[in-house]
Amino acid sequence: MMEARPAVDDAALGREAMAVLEANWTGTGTVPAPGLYPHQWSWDSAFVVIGLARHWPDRARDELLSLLRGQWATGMVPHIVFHTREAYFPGPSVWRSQEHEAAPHVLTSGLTAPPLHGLALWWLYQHTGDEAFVRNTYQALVAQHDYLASARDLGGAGLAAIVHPWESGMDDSPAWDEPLAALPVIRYGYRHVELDERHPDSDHDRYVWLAMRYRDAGYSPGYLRDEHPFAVEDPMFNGIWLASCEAMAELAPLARADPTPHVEQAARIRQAMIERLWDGCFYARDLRAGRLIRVSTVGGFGPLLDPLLPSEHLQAAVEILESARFMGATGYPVPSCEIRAAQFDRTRYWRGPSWVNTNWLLRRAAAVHSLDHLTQQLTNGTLRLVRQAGFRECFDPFDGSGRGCRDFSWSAALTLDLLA
Ligand code: 9WN
Repeated sequence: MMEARPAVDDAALGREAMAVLEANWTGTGTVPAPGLYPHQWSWDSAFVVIGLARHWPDRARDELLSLLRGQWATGMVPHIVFHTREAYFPGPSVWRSQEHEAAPHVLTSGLTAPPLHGLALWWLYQHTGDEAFVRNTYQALVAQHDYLASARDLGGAGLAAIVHPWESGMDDSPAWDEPLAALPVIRYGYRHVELDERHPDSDHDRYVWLAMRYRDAGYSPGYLRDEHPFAVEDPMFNGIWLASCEAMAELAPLARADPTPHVEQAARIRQAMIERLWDGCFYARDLRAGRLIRVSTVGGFGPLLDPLLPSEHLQAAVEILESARFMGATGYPVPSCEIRAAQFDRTRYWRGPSWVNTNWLLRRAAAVHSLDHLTQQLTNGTLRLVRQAGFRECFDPFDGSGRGCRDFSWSAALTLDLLA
């Protein structure tokens, strides 16, 4: 049921968003939400940087620096940085980052997340003109990209593979069902809060098993290449990486660096996405099974972030996005899975609900391609969601009611950007 909320005007909505971000600041970073996610998450932080770029640039800078304190000497930016003592599962005792020579002093997870940070830095620069900050952080992001190109190109074609569903940021997306089903059935009985909205126990146990296998192999790239049973080329992860490569190419002169490697990297990713992930729309590729995972999710629109995506792919993908498979059928943008898929579930997390961050990314993609009507639709639809239901974690795409936790940082931060 739609929750009743008094009508809020733009100014009040903006104030509410700032208050959420202020409350979620721990003194060292912004937590995605109090209680449920009490540490700093990588792509959440990048969205916070983007949202605060115009409104609170000092805080945006601190947010990025704080996250980068968790970067490993390998260049890997971990998906969680544990700055606080609050319990979370899987926490530091599962990841044991302190036992790894490449890990920093601050405790972190051993997985990575969508590399949105180059785009976030570019966004911050656009709104602040702060060249010194670009110079300070540029090399860290070069190292992040080098890590992906060297340790994660498991398919050998120029794309980065995710080695765990958590690395996608879209944890229980139906795109991971097939590769997860190929893993042994695990029954640890680990429990996490509100599992019903996330993953059935058996899936969650597989997630933990997969993470611990990687940990027990010393987070080794050789193990990932030769043995790790989950390796997927995801169009959203790689579309975000491509957008960050393009952002880094534009920032390079400010850091007195050569843009060419970033331009070349972007071209490699573009070509590989088209050759390996496209078949009428973009799908994820299961490297272990050697085939595309043919379920259409919001992740399939990640490559639209590329301004140089050939127009035939752009047009075909936008047609699908606007059709009754996605936005055309729901009252609110953008369901996380196509609604005609057997796996679609409007109540379950990344299996149907709409998310502010993916809406924002698609709005960015629409703007990059000057698709003004789509840009406006995504802006208005997203603002309608948060106006009506508040800064929830995700939303029912049909009636707009809020799901998951409240006071969710990226929902607040990106609202600030949408209001601007
Ligand atoms: C696991 C923090 C994170 C987001 C992800 C979202 C969810 C965690 C979970 O929360 O993932 O990392 O417990 O399911 O899927 O996108 O970064 O907000």
